[in-house]
Amino acid sequence: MSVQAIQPVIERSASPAATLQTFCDANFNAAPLVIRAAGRINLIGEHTDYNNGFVLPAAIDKAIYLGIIKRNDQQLRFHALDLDDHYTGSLDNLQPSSKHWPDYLLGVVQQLQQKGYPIQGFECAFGGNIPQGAGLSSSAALECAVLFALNQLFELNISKMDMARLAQAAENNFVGVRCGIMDQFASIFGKRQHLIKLDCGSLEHEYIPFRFDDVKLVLLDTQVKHSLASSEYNTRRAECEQGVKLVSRHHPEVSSLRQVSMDMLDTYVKPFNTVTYNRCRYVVEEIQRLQDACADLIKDDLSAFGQRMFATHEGLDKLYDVSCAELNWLAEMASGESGVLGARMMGGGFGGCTINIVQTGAVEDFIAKADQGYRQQFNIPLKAYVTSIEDGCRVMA
Ligand code: GAF
Repeated sequence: MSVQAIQPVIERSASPAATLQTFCDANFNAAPLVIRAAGRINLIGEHTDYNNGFVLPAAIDKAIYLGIIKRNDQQLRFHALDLDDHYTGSLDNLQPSSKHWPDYLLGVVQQLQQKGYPIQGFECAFGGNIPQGAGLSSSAALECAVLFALNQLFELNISKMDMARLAQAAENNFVGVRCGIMDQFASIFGKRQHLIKLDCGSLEHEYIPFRFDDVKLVLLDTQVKHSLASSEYNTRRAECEQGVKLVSRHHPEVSSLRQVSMDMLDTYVKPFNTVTYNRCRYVVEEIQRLQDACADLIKDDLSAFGQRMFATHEGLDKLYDVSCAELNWLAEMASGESGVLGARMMGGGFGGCTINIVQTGAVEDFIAKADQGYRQQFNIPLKAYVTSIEDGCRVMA
């Protein structure tokens, strides 16, 4: 559905916050509440969140900016500025949209309705600089932005912890991806220059400083997203659950891979099926690898930390089977560069970015070399982002 009489954004500013402001000034009848919700990186601990394991994410300098005003009726109006697309619907009849992008907002609205939070119609516009499909969680940032905004606008008093849970439930139940809680948690709880060591079983978390003057975090964007991504994601979850089921027949106290040892896997899962065994083995090893990597960080030993990132990539590729030729090429290339301490694919897989810890003096050459080789190999231009760790969701105005 399209909305009539929307004024075009005449001058596209380089700043998404300024673009949003221009749009709101031209189209909204009141000053909006503006929220910034960050994308995320994850240093180590991939595909562990939905297995009640640990993750080590952080919010970054790329974000979604969302402006919102109340309406006096039940209407919902959304404007996706970067897509130049609009949606109109009603609180009385929430249905998934054929456009797909409104579902991230509608899913949040549905969660609030189901929990009995009193909201009325609203109009919002959003845009940002989180590259889509790059594995930097632009969708989680959008869910968190609208939830954070509705919480403020309608004075719902939802705690940050419940917001993370509600945003995840929106994605699970309305969008249909059975994601874990890492992305939403990082977008909401992110803290400048800190990683979040999150126990996804209990949601207990601690902040670990990540302030190194001599290294940068470099994201290399493959610019591909293979279509397997969401179907295989749900399949991986099912394979992990199958492993848990096999173990729990003998150990009824076991309800997630977090509680499973390699001995258990060797005894109960290996004889059953090699694929299930490999998936579970990767997860059990990765949960331990994260603990070891955090110990490295506390000792300021980034070289040891980086080696564990390479090991994670190997596991994601060979055992968990969520990598692809483009990601493997970038990780392999990085492993041969003396200025790169660690590199691996990041996020769900089948495309998106690698994350690289690179000595500051080597960043420029590394990016140039990666770009040249990647173009030659795949005939695709590479995008590179030197990112920084920033605060999570916050009110801008
Ligand atoms: C995606 C999911 F949304 C996260 O919950 C997490 O499982 C991640 O893939 C893999 O670690 O980003």
